[in-house]
Amino acid sequence: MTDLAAVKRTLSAQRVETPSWAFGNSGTRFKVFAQPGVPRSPQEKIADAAVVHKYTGVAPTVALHIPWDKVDDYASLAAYASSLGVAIGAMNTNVFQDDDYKLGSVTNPDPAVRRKATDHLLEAIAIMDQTGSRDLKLWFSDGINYPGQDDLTNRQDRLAEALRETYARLGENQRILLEYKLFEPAFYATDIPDWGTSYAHCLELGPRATVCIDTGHHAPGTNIEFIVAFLLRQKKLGAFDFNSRFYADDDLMAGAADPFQLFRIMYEIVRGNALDPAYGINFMLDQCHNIEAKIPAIIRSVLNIQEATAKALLVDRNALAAAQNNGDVLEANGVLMDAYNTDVRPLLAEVRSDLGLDPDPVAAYKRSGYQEKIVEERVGGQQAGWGA
Ligand code: RM4
Ligand code: MN
Repeated sequence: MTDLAAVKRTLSAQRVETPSWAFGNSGTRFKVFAQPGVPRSPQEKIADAAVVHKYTGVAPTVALHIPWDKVDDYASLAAYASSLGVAIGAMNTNVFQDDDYKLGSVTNPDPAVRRKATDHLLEAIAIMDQTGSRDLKLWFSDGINYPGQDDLTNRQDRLAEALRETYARLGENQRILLEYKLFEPAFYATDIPDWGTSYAHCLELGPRATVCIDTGHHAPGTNIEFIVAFLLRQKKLGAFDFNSRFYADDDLMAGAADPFQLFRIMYEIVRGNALDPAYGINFMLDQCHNIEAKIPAIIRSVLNIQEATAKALLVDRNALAAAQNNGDVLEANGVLMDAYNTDVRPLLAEVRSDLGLDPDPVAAYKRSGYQEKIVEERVGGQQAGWGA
């Protein structure tokens, strides 16, 4: 029997981190569609993140991306965030948008380019010192397009060297989250293509380097929950970048493409007792809302994660263990599916009401008039976006 009160307590303590860039304009390599009311500054992105937290109650931190969120004074940016009831979370580095990085950043054959890229990683740690951020999230677009273009092993050596230098600069309470991605923008060989490569580099670095699983960065059909289970067992899972993919790195709303996969992932998290923020996994979103309204899409993504988590918490673990131990294949699968097929929306509505929130965050946001207000106020200036 599931202890519903305990499930509700766990759900109200759950945390999801929002990405500053999801509030800005984005698109594909074909077109970026600008939306009215989009933030023009890191402060306005943080204000939008605070609104997501206001209506969900579980998204109190927002990840920044440097240089997209560059400001003169990070301590006052952190103070501004705190005045709105949120905090600055992970720091993301950007070594993929400079002409110098055409042949790679930290794996570039040119030592001067490698120096520049590593310096950027160190600069991000200096910013973390000022914002109080714990997590340095590293994603490298590095790779090659053609067989023979560069030496695969030398590139690994260069990567390891840059990571070593970065790791050595970390403060006591800081850590590296090392992301991987199968392909794109490199089309033949990416330097960190999979969790195994990320894991091996993290092992070499030490205990404060852990793997970040971006759910969109796998080949179709990859069993992501297996990766979760394996890394949890090794104490090397540091974070998620949640989003959905149908084809490749689509960056759609978490839980939109495959809510069952999200449930299976969250079940492994619950099974590993890794949901509690004290365990140290940073559950982040990494999404782009190219054609839909951004703030309600981010709210919806948070709700989708909560629903998958609630279902995972409802799995009757004793019944499941008994069926597994008896070798009762159908019963074991049935126990899992019973939880997945439960409508948890009423339960989550109760969790929100208990927290003093509106039970329907999307409706509450729509009624609030915030969208109309930002559309009216945010005129002129340069809208945030990565351009394409
Ligand atoms: C990358 C990767 C990173 C994110 C950028 C914007 O594909 O997923 O996590 O920082 O996109
Ligand atoms: Mn990511």
